Amino acid sequence: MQAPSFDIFCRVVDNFGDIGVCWRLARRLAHMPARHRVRLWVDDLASFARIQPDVNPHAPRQELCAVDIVHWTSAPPALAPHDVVIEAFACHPPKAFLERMAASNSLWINLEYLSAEDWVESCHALPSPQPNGLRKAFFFPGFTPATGGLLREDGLIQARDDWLARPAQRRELQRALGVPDDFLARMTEGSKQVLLFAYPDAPAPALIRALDTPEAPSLVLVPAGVCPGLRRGRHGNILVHEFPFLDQAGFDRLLWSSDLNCVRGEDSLVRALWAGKPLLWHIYPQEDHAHLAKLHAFLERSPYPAMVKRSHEAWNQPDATLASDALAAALHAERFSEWTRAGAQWCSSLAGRPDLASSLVEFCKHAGR
Ligand code: TRH
Repeated sequence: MQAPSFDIFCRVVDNFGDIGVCWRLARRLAHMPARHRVRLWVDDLASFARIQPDVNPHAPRQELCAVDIVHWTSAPPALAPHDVVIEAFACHPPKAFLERMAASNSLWINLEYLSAEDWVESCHALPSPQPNGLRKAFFFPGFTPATGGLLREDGLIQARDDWLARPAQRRELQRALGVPDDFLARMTEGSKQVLLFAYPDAPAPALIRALDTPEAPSLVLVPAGVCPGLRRGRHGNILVHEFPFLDQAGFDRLLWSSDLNCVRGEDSLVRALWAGKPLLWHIYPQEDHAHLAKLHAFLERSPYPAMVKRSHEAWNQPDATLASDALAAALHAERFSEWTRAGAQWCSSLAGRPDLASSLVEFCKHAGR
């Protein structure tokens, strides 16, 4: 298979992570030097439009960024499958499509959720024989060379550095988000800009308490509707400011320009890793606390100092007092510098590995036709 073409099936379960990952993967494949043909099937165009505002939520089919986008309804169009069909997060492509895949001998990939746990290495790329002869395999993103890697576009780190080399752009972005000029004028060297993207039960008031120091005002930027229990406006020396959702490129720039990125789910975590700044992960909660094992595995792989690991644990439980103490300690100047260095170092070592889309294309080529 020279330059395989791809179908990607995406079912939006909740939130924005499913479409967030699929949309990045679709664009990445379409813009690789081989310019793969990519068709993205999405069942919820309204959620898609929140992170890509030029998506028309009413169009049965549209092309954006060189990707053919199909609204995946209960009566999908009978299109011929591409060489490779990616089912994101076990979302079950339509039965009739699977039947056509058997006829076209397409390769079926189940793209799994990201986890830093050890077992991922032994399950990555495992075949899953199908009764009708279809070739199917599991593809796991991950943090080690024995996994599928992390989604990253060519030139991403350079684009970030070029953007950061022009500090005026940070101020323009703050203004575009509607942060009042008088607050911006009061921000000094010691002020922090914090992005707060977390699930509703994050102990957000603890973060505000830990950030609030008399020396310098800090800015906490909250996407619309996120952490609804946290009052917007002034809290002592902190301004909690809500902004409307950005597109993914704008979201990346916000991560690059913030001093601390509180992120959640899967896609914003990976993008915060590429920002190379201190990050605090609020992991997507699962039944029986399965997410805590994932969180620990992530922390084990990280080069974070012990206090940062403790802050992650405290951030992922509801007790605000515990979280305030841990966060206050981690935000202390010396510890924060260590956190900053660790974030930059982890980013460079991860960015030295092949990205997920390149690994996926290689895998498909070797899986043959
Ligand atoms: O939205 P999420 O909570 O999605 C979650 C997770 O992916 C979780 O693993 C999954 O099981 C669950 O959905 C169903 O968090 P995540 O993964 O960080 O996705 C957010 C996406 O939204 C990401 O692609 C970035 C994008 N985004 C923007 O483009 N602009 C914005 O302004 C914001 C706040 C987010």
